[in-house]
Amino acid sequence: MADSPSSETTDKKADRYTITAALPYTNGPIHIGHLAGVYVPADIYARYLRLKGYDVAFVCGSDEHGVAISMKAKKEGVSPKEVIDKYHGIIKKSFAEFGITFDNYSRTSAPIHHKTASDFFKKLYDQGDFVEETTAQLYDQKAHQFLADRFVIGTCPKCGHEEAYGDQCENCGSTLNATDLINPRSTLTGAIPVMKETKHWFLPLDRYEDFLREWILVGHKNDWKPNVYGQCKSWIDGGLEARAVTRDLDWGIPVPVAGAEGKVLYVWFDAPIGYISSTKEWAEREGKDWEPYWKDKRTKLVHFIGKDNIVFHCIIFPAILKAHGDYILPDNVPANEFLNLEGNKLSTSKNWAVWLHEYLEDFPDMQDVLRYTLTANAPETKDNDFTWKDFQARNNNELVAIFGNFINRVVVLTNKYYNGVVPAPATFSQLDTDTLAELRKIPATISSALERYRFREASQELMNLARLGNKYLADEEPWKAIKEDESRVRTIMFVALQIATGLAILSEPFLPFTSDRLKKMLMVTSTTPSDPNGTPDTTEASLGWNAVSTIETLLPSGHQIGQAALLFSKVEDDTIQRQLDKLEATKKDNESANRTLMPQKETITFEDFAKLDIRVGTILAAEKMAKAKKLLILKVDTGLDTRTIVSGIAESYAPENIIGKRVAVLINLAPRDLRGVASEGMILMAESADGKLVFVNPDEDNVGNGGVIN
Ligand code: B3M
Ligand code: ZN
Repeated sequence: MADSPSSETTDKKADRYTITAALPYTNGPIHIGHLAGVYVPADIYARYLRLKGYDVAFVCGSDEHGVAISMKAKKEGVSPKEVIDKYHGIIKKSFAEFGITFDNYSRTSAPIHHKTASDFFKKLYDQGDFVEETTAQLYDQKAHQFLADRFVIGTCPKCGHEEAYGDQCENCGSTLNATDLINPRSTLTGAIPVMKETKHWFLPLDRYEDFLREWILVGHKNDWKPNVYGQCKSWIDGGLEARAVTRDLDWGIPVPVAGAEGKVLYVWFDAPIGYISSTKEWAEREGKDWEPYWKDKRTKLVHFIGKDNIVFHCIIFPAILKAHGDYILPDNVPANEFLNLEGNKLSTSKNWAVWLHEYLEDFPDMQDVLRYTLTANAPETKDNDFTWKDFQARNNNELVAIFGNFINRVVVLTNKYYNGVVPAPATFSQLDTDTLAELRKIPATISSALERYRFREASQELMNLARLGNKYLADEEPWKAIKEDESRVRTIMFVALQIATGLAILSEPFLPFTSDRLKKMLMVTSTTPSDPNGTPDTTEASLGWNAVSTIETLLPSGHQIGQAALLFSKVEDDTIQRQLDKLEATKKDNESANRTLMPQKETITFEDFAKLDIRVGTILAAEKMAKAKKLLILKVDTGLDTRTIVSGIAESYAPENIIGKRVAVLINLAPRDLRGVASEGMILMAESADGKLVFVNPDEDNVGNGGVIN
């Protein structure tokens, strides 16, 4: 049986792990915020446990119901089915190419899920766990549609966020009833909703308060992350209200009871049950029994999610599981905070994101660089920022300069001095012994971090192993020693090769593609223990996690390794600049898309227009006006004369850059005194999408100064 995780996190041995990752909505692709918050840590954890020899079910799937899908369909002018099929395909493919090793990636539109979720609802309904109630709900008379979830926005009663949804406030994470919103308005038509009666089934969460207090506030006070525990505590202390688990929508799982025509299960009732459906689907395919993964008390259930999903995974879903009766509850829910991008919030709707499928196109074979950067900078305890500069630094300064450099030296020198055969060591110095002892301690250090869900820390401990190897070689300088003491070099290279093999094994959860390349270079094969329920296989052919701390020699002398190949390549400035330019273009698109245009002014007559005398002019001189942030004093050749014009363009143009500029000038504007300077006219300017002023510029050369613009 695999050894149990370190005791500081749990006193319970686990027979198996069920690991879930939040089901992504199929209303858009996956971006780096999803990866950093949920999928990379979940995959690291699953890979690690498999390497430890545990039996793991790592499940996920597409979340295909809910208003988010219907809204995307309306926006794209297609059916919800077309939306989910498009994005389910993109998401599933990009996860696979990024090395996220789900044992199963399902989808909630699958029949197995519809049946599982319907049966779940029916059982709770038959047990009387729901309260059936007719209440007044928000209704859009223009759209002839009840307004739930994202169909309505308004001010959050808890935190004042002005764009809270009907079921949840993304700002403070609170779950809401749509009728809780202040100043609600329909996202379908903008209409102010009216109240209309409708019947729904409610989960009386208050009935579960004692259970939740005991299970979370007592039972998980010490092992759940403070950000998760804190949110749960504030909800429980704030008083748990009944939550509707059905909706008046045409897209979703029909409510499986009489009198529920036109109603579907609330997406947050059905989606978490999607984890169970996905496990069932997997077990059926693998010829396994799914029930131990969700009902055996010796199974550890861990949900990986973002902070906006805490209430659903820690309060609502556990209450549903508890009500059902024979399910285990999550052992931990290590929710991450949010990742921002270049200082701004990631946003699907504003296309302010680094999309996974685009990253994979722009950076082929560099999955691990992104995995490493997102892990090293993960928003584990507070929101964090992804910058392309940091991506470049992590790659160039750590992966290339430390990890890659060490491995390259070891493999090149072993081939150069010993034709790629691991040399037999001579006597070990104290440094050799200490270095090998350090190597053997690293697995426990990384394990301790991983089992407390501290992935940033774990990734740095892995990088410390590469640092250990790099320093050892730099200090021992085998390329010099080879001239005087060949036996010393045999020992140095033997020690370095043990560290390289340790990196090949321990890097797999974090850098799976690199680990695979390195194993091939060292010619060690699979490191996943052959018997998931047994002790990791410790032969040379398959080295599990524990081997690095338990086996005296990971790579025995006489073993043949392969040729060197670079594991990482430098990321150059122009590569980063291209990404930054892409984001800049997105920002401009958003500004022009989102700008609020001045409404048209009152109509004038042609005679009014004819009074304007607008000429072509040229700026002859320009200077900043003292103590006036926005004003430039210009000398303008109007064709009729040269005159002074004060223009409010100092924040858009440097004086020296506009000398000789051809401009449109209104010359018959009555002179005005601006801070003691007589200004005789107006340069015509237009406001760009990002709020800058730009010249309305008659740049045709054949229109000389004085030419009338009309
Ligand atoms: N579809 C993701 C989100 O809220 C949501 C997770 C469901 S996990 C059961 O963005
Ligand atoms: Zn709020």
